[in-house]
This record gives sequence, C-alpha cells and structure tokens, in this order.
Amino acid sequence: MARQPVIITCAITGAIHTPTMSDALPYAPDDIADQAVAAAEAGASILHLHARRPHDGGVTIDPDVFAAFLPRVKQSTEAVINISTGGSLTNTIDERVAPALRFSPEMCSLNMGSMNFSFHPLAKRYDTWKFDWERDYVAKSDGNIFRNTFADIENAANQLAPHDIKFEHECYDVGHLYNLRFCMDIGLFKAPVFIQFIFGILGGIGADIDNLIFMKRTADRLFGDDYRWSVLGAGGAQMPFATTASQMGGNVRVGLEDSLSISRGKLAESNAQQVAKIRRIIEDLGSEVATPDQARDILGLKG
Ligand code: KMH
Ligand code: ZN
Repeated sequence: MARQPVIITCAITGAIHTPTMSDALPYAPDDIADQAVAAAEAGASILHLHARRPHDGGVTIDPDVFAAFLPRVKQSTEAVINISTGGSLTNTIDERVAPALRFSPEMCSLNMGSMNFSFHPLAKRYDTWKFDWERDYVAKSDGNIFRNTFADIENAANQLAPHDIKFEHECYDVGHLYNLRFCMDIGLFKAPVFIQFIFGILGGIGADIDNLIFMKRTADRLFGDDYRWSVLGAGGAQMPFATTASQMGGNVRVGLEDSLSISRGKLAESNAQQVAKIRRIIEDLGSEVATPDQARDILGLKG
C-alpha cells in the first residue's frame, strides 16, 4: 500500500508552559493567530488551539477569548482547526467543551482517561517569574488530577455529536487505548478514530521508544484498520518521537504546547520553526507532508 502523506499537527500554546519559560510562547490573541498562520504556512495541516488570558498568559477556556483569534486564523489559512477540550485542570467537562460547542471546528481534542498531571519539575528551574500566577500554577501541579472519567468522556461525546467533530483522542498511556476501545464498543465513537499517542508527560507513559512500539502494537490489536494515529513526545522527546513515528507510518504533532525547544538546550523561536524542522526531516527521509485537504481526506473530516 502506498504511504500516505504525513499529517503535521502544530499545538500552538497549550496550558502547561508559562510566559517566563520562553518569550516565544504566544498568549496575546494576535500572537496566537500570527504563530498559527505561520505554522500552517510552514506545513502544519492541523492547528491545535488553546486560549490564554491576553494580559498575562494565564490559562483560560473562555470562548470569547477564542473568538479574539479564531476568525483571523480561519481567514488566513486552509488548515484544519482543532480546539482543545482539555485546556484546564480546574474546570468541569461542561465548561471545557464550551469552546468546541460554540465554534464547531472540524476537530477537537478528547482526553481518554483521568491521571496525575504534573509539570512540577519545570518549576525548579526558575527563581523569578514574569507573572505572579506562574509560580503557584507550576509548583502546585504535583497535586493535579486531570479528570476525564467515563462519564465525562460520554458527556463530551454526546454534547459534541451533533457537530460531527472528529476527535483527536489523547492517549497518555496504554490503558487509555483500552478506554477508547470500550467507548467505541458502547457506540460513542465511529471508526476510524484518530489517536494521539502521548509520551513523556509526568503521570503518563514515559518517552522510551519501546513504549511507542508497545502503544502501536496494542492499538493494532485493539483497533485493526479502524484507526489513524499520530505521536506527541513532550519536551526533548518531541523531534525524536515525531521522526520515528513518521517512519513507522504515523503522523506527528509538534508545537510549543508540547516542547519549547528546537534542539537540545536551545529554545525554539516559534511554532513555525518546529514545523519547518520536522517537515524537513520527513521530506529528507523520503516521505511527503500532507496538505490540509489531504489531512481532511485521510481523517474523513466534515470539511
Ligand atoms: N497538552 C497535551 C499533553 C488537550 O488539549 O486536550 C495534550 C493536549 C490535551 O493537547
Ligand atoms: Zn492541548
């Protein structure tokens, strides 16, 4: 079977990293829009988007804040818009799905299990912070529970079902694959599902290539031909995991949400720089990168 082009997703800002950690991390709506457009121009066919408080980069899931950058992104690119439903550890699932319900994008994330979700180790690197909220947010994260119960998943799926949105099923560990299989068996999701294998989040499976093989084998067993997949390696695992996934027939996710670096010890200048790097690697290794319309076709999006 001919190799399909590789879909690059770029996750522009997320809810983990904070402004002190990198000047490149966008949080003002215009900066989020500028970086999203540049990432699409560099080769990302899917843009995974969170909102940030415009004045200090704090985490927000307020749909009005999404409204400050989404129209520009939609007007200026052909890329698939993917809105996060996981962007807050303190809000209910009803609140977390509100942006996707309001904007009815082609895709949104859906997190497939509850877990500890810590970014505590990041806090140790900093003595001073640009904004007061950052220190506490990061330092207290070792007490975080990222709640995604079966009832939450079912609730999100049912609320979003009329919108025909394709989910990026976030799987941080092997058990989450079994959760997804169960949800498919009870009729919550239609095949083919799109799975994001996530490695290197403290609380989830570690960033060892053995684990990527294990996740892929397990998914093959559970889903057969009924799934498409992509890989997200957190931090320093981003480029090695994306490269490996692209050579295994998978798709890739990069972006400042997942890693602030461009190479070991060097901060990325932008999301587009990461997209350009993985694109160059994929093409140098003889594969093609998907256009937005090819991504729509491969994933069966509503368009
Ligand atoms: N931050 C990532 C590890 C979401 O937005 O729903 C996964 C993520 C979750 O992107
Ligand atoms: Zn996200």
